Amino acid sequence: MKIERVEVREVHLPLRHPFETSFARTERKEFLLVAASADGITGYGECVADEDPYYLPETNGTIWHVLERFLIPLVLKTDLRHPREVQAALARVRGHEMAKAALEMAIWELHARREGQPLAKVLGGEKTHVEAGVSIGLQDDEGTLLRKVEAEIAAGYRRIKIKIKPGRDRDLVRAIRARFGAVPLMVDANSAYTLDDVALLRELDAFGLMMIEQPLSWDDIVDHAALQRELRTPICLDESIHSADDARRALDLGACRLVNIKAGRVGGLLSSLAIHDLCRARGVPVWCGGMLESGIGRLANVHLQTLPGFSLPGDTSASARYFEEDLIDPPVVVSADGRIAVPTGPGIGHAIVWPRVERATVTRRHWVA
Ligand code: OSB
Ligand code: MG
Repeated sequence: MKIERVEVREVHLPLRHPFETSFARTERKEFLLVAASADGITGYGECVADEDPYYLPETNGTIWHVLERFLIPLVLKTDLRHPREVQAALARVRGHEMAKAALEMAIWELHARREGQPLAKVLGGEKTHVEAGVSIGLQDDEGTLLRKVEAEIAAGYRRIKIKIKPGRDRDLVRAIRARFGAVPLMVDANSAYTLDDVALLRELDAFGLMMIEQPLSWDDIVDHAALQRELRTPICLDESIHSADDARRALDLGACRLVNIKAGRVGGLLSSLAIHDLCRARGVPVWCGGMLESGIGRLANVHLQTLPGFSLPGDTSASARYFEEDLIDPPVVVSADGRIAVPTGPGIGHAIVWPRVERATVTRRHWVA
């Protein structure tokens, strides 16, 4: 397969509600969409970066630069037999996992369309449905949070995740447990704590959480290993894992007992498969994270989590929680019993609604071989 053309566009999509974490409040999804074409067929990859380097260091600006100067020229001059070869073709460029992933995922999606197969199938996934969990951002007050949790349980979600930060943690968890009993519950701190907070984090042990996601620094595994020794609750790493080697080192050190896989954060789908396989071989559950993706990236997440090691509900929830109008038709929907049907059409499997994409596009540029 010779990639003949790559297009990058910046897309702005309003969010129905602001999404607040310990690091930022996001009102609008601003992302890059990569299109890769060969033999008249085009595949799409949604980049998970934001405008700001507040989750991880990459931004839409750094992605655009690295794609244009380094990654796109590399793929345009490489003859690829399979999308599994993209990671090696880009390996000379260090880091920049989100930029690499957006391009690699577009090429996987192109490959799936050429084969006439759903992305899940070419990745080796077999599930026909995946289990949906939900991520609830920081809310203005406890009452608002409790109402959101109630609505998401009623909507069928199989696991509730809430964002926490210092001062907005233990009491919120206690209130949810008091009101909703043993609902499957976890928290995500997005690196808001340090080892000085070990006493508070140990208090969370009393609430039977499924896991605490990324309590400590975004680039740490050593302190997480020390913290995990102090906690009964499993730690799940998100920000700290950028590759299968990172995952192996984290597991060897005992820094976590679960891994959140986001293809965009780990350099793409091949790297996601490698982390999945490693964790499965070691009996470590994985689940698929989310980055408030539009339907294009959201569906890629649905396909990825059809692999057998994704044994816990992910952060893939319904399009309608985020967008008035998603970029795909039909949108991602969640059944009353908390499941998402895996699309059976080629590639991501749902149609991209081009007039909506055009309206949401603020810049675009393309390169040819
Ligand atoms: O840490 O998982 C995270 C959103 C933006 C940045 C980081 C994270 C998140 C989420 C939302 O938790 C998951 C989603 O609904 O897409
Ligand atoms: Mg997270």
